[in-house]
Amino acid sequence: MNEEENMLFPVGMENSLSTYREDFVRENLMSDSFLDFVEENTKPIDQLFAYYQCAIMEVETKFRVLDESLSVELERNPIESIKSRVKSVDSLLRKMRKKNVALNLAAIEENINDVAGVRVICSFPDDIYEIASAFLAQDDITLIARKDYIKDPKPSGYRSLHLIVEVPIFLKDEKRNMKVEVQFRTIAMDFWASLEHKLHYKHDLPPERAKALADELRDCAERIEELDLRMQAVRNECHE
Ligand code: 0O2
Repeated sequence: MNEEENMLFPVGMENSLSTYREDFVRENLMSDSFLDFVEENTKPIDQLFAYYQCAIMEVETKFRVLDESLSVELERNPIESIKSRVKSVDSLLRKMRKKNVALNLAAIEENINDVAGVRVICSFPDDIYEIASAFLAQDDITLIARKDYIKDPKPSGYRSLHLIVEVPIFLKDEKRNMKVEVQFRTIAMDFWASLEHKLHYKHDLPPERAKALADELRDCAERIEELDLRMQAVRNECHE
């Protein structure tokens, strides 16, 4: 086979394909009607994302208040750190595709529970349950779903307590209830989850290496659970 036959497209065809692609983008994605469509639809999307950001602010403040007030009683801060994010557009679109969600804002609000995400990193496992129950006891928080992957870990070894809640945000002329996903973990569980998350993006590993790493991580997750409980027992004794 000569070099030209070996190429995916013969030389001339490659050039004309790239010209065709550029013409398509100019005529369709850069057409006045498409740009008008983008402009018209961007504002409601930006507004919805701003509402989710407001909900994150409300929820974060609640955790900061709980941490401050409990720190006096416990003589330490039960919350190590709080990390928040509004889901990126590409991650949102992937989830909509996976869950076959209709392409409109109402469907996003109804079906995607983690557009707003708050991660509360606690020092010890029992802090997680104390903070979570104090948060849920607040009369403006509505629990939508609770998944306890600490008591019932995922097959990967993933451990965290997940709450989907609704929180009101107060706007100029209205009150709106927004969904927020709250994930509670210890520092060690968070360390594990960040590393394991990276494994999901490593698609180039041979299957036997991917399996060996997954087994190794599952084992680490069990050791982390044991370590968290041992550290908690030490803390209890120090406190006595
Ligand atoms: P990202 O990039 O973190 O946002 P849902 O998809 O939320 O409707 P599901 O799949 O039942 O329903 O949600 P689940 O099990 O409560 O998990 C949601 C989130 O928990 C994930 O978000 C991850 O952040 C985290 N998570 C769940 N399982 C694992 C795991 O095995 N390893 C790690 N590292 N994280 C996990 P996303 O949207 O998948 O991803």
